[in-house]
Amino acid sequence: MDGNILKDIREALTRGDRAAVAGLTGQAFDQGMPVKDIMDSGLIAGMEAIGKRFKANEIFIPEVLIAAKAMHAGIAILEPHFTKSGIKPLGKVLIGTVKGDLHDIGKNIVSMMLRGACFEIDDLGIDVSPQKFIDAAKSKDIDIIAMSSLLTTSMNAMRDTINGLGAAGLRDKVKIMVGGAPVTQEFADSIGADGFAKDAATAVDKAKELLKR
Ligand code: B12
Repeated sequence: MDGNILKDIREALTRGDRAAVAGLTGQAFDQGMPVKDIMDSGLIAGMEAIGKRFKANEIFIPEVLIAAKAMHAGIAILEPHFTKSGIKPLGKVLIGTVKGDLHDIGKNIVSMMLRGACFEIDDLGIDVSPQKFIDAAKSKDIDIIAMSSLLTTSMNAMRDTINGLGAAGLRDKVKIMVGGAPVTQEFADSIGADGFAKDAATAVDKAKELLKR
């Protein structure tokens, strides 16, 4: 198996070359490389490199968006291989990025991994207000609400959503899981969430654990 292909994926992603990312991702999969390796050491690692360059002001928002689109092109190739058809869902997850926050790359990876682990996903998208979470939880039979936040300024919307669910009498009917780069276990505990995970793979384990509680 050719480990260089992962390097090629990372480089294509940092160049924002969508077609190359999709092609190389497909090639890596066809070579029998595990999906997790392609994700972790190819697509996610490439996006992390972009994050570092963005932080260092070496690149700016347009380049980040182009790289994110290239990453999605790779994820789109892998996603069908995550989903095991014909198996009963483990549980239903309502997921979204909280109000005031437009970051969705991590949230989409968590969605994809949960879907791949046989959870049914209802994705509310980005900038999701507490009321929108509450309305969706009211009208659907939901097991877990998963909230993502990448901004220290939007993290409090998680607290508002949890409080709103309490006021609507829904808090005991759902488990709540939170995540995103600035979120910690300590913060999750302080807002009364049931679970936190630092990455998408751990999010799957956490979701399974929450269903057993
Ligand atoms: C990509 C990006 C953008 C893109 C977003 C594109 C998109 N479609 O998502 C664009 C260019 C739009 C953007 C805009 C902004 N961004 Co920005 N962005 C980033 C960047 C570079 C990468 C984020 C990312 O996608 N990481 C990769 C993913 C895979 O990681 P992740 O999101 O952390 O997700 C993983 C885990 O956290 C976890 N997880 C995530 N969600 C969930 C949910 C649950 C339930 C669970 C269990 C786990 C979980 O699992 C994921 C997979 O393993 C980061 C820098 C960085 N290095 O993080 C800045 C960063 C997040 N952005 C930042 C800022 C400030 C902004 C802007 C305000 C910039 C501006 N001045 O306009 C705007 C805000 C717009 C808004 N209102 O949201 C800051 C935030 C600082 C802070 N602490 O608040 C960062 C940290 C950059 C920095 N160092 O300054 N950004």
